[in-house]
Amino acid sequence: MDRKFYLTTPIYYVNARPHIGHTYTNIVCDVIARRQRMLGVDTWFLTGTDEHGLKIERAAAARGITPQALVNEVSAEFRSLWDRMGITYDDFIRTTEERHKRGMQELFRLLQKNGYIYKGSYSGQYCVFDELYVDAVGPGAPCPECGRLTETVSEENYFFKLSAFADQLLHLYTNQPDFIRPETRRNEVISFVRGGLRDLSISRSTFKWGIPVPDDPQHVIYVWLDALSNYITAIGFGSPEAGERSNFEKWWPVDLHMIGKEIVRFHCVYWPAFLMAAGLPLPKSIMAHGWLLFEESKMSKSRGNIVRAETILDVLGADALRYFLLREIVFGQDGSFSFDALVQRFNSDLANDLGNLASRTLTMIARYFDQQVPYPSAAAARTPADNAIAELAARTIRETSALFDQYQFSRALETAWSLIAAVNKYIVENEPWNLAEKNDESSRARLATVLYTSAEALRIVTALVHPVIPDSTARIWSQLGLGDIRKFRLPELKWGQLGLGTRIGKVEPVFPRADKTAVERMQQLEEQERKPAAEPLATALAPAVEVQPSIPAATPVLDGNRIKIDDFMKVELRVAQVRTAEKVKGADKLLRLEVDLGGEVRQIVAGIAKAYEPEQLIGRKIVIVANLEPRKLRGLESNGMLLAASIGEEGRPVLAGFLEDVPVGARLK
Ligand code: ME8
Repeated sequence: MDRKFYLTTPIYYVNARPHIGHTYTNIVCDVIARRQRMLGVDTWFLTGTDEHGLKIERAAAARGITPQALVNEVSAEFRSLWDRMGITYDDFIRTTEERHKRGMQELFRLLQKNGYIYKGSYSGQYCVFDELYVDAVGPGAPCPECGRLTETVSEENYFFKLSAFADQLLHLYTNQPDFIRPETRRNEVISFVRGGLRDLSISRSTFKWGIPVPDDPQHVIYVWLDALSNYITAIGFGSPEAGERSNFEKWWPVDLHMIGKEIVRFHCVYWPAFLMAAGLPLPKSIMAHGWLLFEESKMSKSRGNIVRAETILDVLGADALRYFLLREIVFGQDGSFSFDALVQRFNSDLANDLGNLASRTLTMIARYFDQQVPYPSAAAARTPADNAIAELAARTIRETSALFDQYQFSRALETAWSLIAAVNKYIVENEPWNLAEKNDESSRARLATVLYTSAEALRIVTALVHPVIPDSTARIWSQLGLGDIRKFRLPELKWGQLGLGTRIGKVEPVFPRADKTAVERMQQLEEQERKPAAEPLATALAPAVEVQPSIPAATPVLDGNRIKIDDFMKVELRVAQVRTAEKVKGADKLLRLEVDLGGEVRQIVAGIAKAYEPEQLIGRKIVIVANLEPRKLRGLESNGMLLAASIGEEGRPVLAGFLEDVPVGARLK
């Protein structure tokens, strides 16, 4: 058996704050890490933040702060959320840390030394949102991954000879079937690689926020090469310290990279190719989970449909969220989140099933046996019902363990809960409270056996589900008088270990039932969070807004009303780039934009909120009427008007743009 286990989460971009999508990945990894530790395996669990690249640079510009200030702030938020959630990471890597920069540059040098890097020029499209070079599409095309508009990039770059690795990669996917899981993702990757691989641009020279290419600081290293290498730099790759280098020897290759399904290509194609080129061992396994959906689409900041983990922590606690996500979502597939479903699961499975089992078993031991685990009758005197619980518990240990090992969390929990249900039924059928009323010896012996059996089953289920709901199980464990659950090792778990006469701890309810207001309270907390922190007075007092009227698409072009060129030239049309975009409170059609005209930044309020998410617009080049008199919309001054086609009966706005790259501030005539 392999006695070490190194596992990683993706490192998260710090352009936006964490939500329960990110939390999902970290919870899953935390469950795996805790279980490995309980199995006695030496475990290393890495998470962190991805802090370079154009997306971050622009997010900082949009907030008017330096990239370093932005990354410090948001990275700290991720970290403190993981601490509050009880995520037991062993290390948290930030790509702006010196240890990472040093190791990253070392990897770059190694790729260069091995002859897999050359200088060339890239001219093509780039998706800033995905930080992805988009091959084989023309200027102005949308990104095939996310649908956002790509930008034209034309610059001298360093290239990585990705094309040289197609055969080796296909060989890897065939010979190591567990390299990519689940199967659907593996098939996608195989067909992507079979479609042919082109060399990959791995540097940018038109912005600065990245790690400089060694000996050529005009270039910064492509953010995905930078980010992927965190998995080795964090454990000491490229470190001058012998101790850290031996750490790398100890932990690499990684046992499991856990990722979301949208970043499979980077992890399963680019990453192993970089490692092959560097002559380093390959990951043992990459697992891609599905998406957490909210209101039917992928939860993401740009869609504005996020739920924050903090809200759930405040109202129900971390275990409620952990249990819900692992029980409700079939691991690997997409799954929906809703507050109603969360509260329902919490009340039925945790407060009712497990909570009741724990509190009634422990309360009866306290009351009827003076807080000491009673002695069950000798085997011969036990009933088939007593034996059935013992047998079911033994089977549950085997089945749950196998399901956890296959990352079938939902089924593992379902199996554990079947034992809980069976014990609750057993208690009801054996009526220990009635046995306690009778004072004869045989009733007393029955009572002891029923309570021992229930407590022993409770102990077993508590140990099995501890990695999923660590706080509450730790409390049940200590109420059972067993001390610190983290010291318990799962391979030892078997029926009959609960010490006779063990003094149980103080009995307290572990899951107080969530009342009817829990859903409302969580929704309110989320609502408050979506509101801007401070609202300008003028906005609050402004009259209802009128949005630029739209002309129906079918309106014929007017003929009799022609204007002179001089009239047209009075209109100053200019190219502007969106720096900031946000919804205007209380006006569901309006966005407030700050646009850069090349030397001047202006505020524009535009009626396009139904067609565009604010984040989607950041960095986009648009056309504005620059010499329009300022006017006020919802109390906000709008200094110009943007141009958009008006489509369909509802006049859906579609922004004007360019197929080629154009400088900011250029005039249209
Ligand atoms: O992609 N459902 O960072 P990122 C499930 N920096 N998981 C979700 C999710 C959702 N709705 N939303 C986010 C990046 N995730 C890169 C990674 S790794 C070398 C670099 C989780 O901030 C999921 O794990 O966009 C997904 O892969 C990850 O967050 C993306 O985080």
